[in-house]
Amino acid sequence: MSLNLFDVKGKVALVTGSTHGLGMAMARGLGLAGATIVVNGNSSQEKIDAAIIEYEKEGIKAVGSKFNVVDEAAVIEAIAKIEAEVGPIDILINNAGIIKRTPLLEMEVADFKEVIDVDLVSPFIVSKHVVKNMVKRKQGKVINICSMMSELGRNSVGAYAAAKGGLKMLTQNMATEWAKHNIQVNGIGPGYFATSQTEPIRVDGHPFNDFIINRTPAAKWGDPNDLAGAAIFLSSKASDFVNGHVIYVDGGILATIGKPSNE
Ligand code: GCO
Ligand code: CA
Repeated sequence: MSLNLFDVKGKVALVTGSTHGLGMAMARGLGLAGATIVVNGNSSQEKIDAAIIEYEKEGIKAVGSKFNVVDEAAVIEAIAKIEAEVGPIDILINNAGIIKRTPLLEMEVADFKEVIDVDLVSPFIVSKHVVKNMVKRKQGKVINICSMMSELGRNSVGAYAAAKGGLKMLTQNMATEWAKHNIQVNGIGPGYFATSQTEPIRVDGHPFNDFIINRTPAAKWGDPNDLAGAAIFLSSKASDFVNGHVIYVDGGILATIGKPSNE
C-alpha cells in the first residue's frame, strides 16, 4: 500500500471558519500535506490576513475569502471568485459554527434559529453551490464538522445539539444523493478540544473541566492538531468508497457510558 493514497498535493480546500480553532487546525493539516487552503471567516479581513501569515509561516499556500456562510448570494459570489482565481474546489470542509449555551426554557426563538442557520443551514448553502461544480468534474470531497452533540445531549446546548444532530443526517443524505457523482460526503465529530469555543468551560476550577477529563477515556482535552489525520483521510483517495460516515475523534467518549469520579 502506498502513502500516495493520502496525497492531497495541489488540491484546493475551502475550509469555512478557518481563521482559528479546529477549522484552522484541520486546514493546517491539509496544508502541510500539500493542499492550497482557502481561508474563510466573516468577522474581519484583518483576522483572515493574520491567519494567512500563520499558514504561510509553515510553508502552506493560503488564500483569503471573506464571506458569511449563511448569505447565499455572498456564498455564490465567493465560490465563483475562488474557482476563477485559485482553481476548482476539490475539498470543502463545512466547519464554521456557533454555540449558545442557554437552557431551552430560557432561550429566545431568534437565538435558537440563529444557531440552526449557522450550524445546519449554512453547510447546505455552501455545499449546494460548491457541489454543483464538483458534479460537472465528477469528483469531490465534502466534510461536515459534526460534534459529540450529533449523538448526545447536554444541559444548555439544545439548539447546537439539534443543529449538529441534523448535520449528521444531512451528511448521510448528501452522501446518498452525491455518491454516484464520485463525491464522498462524510463528517468529523470532534470530542472536547482545547479551543477558544470551549475556553469558558475549560478554565481551572470550572466543574465542567474535571467532568470532561473524567468522562473522556483518554483523560484529557484534545489537541486540535489531532484532527488532521481524519481530515486528510476524508480529503484523499484513501476514502474514495467511504460515504456518509462521521468519524468521531473524541478520545473514546462515545465508546463509553463514563465512570464515577473516584475511579
Ligand atoms: C459544550 C461544548 C461542545 C463542544 C463540541 C463537543 O458546551 O458542550 O462546547 O458543544 O464544542 O462540539 O463535541
Ligand atoms: Ca452512529
